[in-house]
Amino acid sequence: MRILALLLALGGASALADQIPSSAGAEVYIIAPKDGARIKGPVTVLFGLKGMGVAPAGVKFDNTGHHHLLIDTDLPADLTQPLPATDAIRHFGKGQTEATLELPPGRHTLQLLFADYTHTPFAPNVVSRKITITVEK
Ligand SMILES: [Cu+2]
Repeated sequence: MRILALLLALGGASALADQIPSSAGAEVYIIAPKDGARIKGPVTVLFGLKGMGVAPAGVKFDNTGHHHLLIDTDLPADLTQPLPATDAIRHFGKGQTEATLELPPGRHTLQLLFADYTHTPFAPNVVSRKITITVEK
């Protein structure tokens, strides 16, 4: 009877948290530009990933997901839900591993967040450090 109660409790918990577990040691990082870089013209961002693979959105393959680039924004408060697609949260659902951005002159922050085929972040989250760059006129 105690085992049945435990199974029911576990079932309830997994229904609440639909996040897919990330692979142990998975890491996402911005290869370029470097934190603090000053850049003229379009900014090419190279996405780095260790411990998991890239796949297009909508297709479920084990241990894969796609990149999301956060521009001038913090992480969404609720990372258990699918990420919205906005100017500040760009999805790379074709499996792209780089992007070229036209950013206005000034300081900008960039951060990568890796998420599953439904655009929902993994648990634990696979997120990069946030970097700051300056686009020069
Ligand atoms: Cu997405």
